[in-house]
Amino acid sequence: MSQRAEKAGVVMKRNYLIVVIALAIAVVGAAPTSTPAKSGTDTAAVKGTVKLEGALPTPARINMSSDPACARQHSTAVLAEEIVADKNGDLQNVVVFVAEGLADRTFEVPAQPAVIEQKGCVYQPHVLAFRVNQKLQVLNNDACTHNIHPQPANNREWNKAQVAGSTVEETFPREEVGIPLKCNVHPWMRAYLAVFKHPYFAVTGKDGSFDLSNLPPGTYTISAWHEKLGTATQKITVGSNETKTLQFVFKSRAGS
Ligand SMILES: [Cu+2]
Repeated sequence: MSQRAEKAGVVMKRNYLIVVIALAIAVVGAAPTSTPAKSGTDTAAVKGTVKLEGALPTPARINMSSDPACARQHSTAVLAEEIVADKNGDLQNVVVFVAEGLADRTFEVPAQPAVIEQKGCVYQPHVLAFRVNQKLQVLNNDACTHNIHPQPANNREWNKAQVAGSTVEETFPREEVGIPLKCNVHPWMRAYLAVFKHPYFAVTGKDGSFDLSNLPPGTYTISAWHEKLGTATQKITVGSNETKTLQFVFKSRAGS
């Protein structure tokens, strides 16, 4: 088996495990709870948190010595952002989104661009979610040349050299979650993109929370995607003017 196929097999098994865990949690103790929403709106909301259960892996230190222009921009160690969580297990950089349930509804594409920045030879943010056909602006706020190279599975791959101070603009015409973004000049640079046909998505921040508000009432499949921990999925029904809470739990494999 090729290394890639073997890796895909591992990822599939891991994803399966996470789905099983998520389902078990949904059945056993973390059934969605309901709280009344504010009156005056005819919309539903799904809110909640994403947690990492178990030991937090020690993040790797990034070695930028191959490009002093990058290294000298940092006075402290730069850590890999593969798994970022706080001491309470609040898990950052998880894309939580409506995977199913919106039927054929269509939504206007936002006029303002989604923006990702290259600064200190690191992508900011590490995970960016935006809309199909929405402009993606890639900024180079470094004094060196980068090479911006997304590697999608469902969209066209492109690859552009980007001199200091310049901006690249592109769009993605198809939905896709977890597009790796890399720089061919600096091997440590890594970000992930998620592209949606609808506006019901969020990327968890430091507190691990997400908020999918202004949903039409209905039954939805909600997914949570993490670059290393895979995808967890839960089903939920929300009524008019109702807010429901969901929790996703990913198992840490640190120390195992
Ligand atoms: Cu670069």
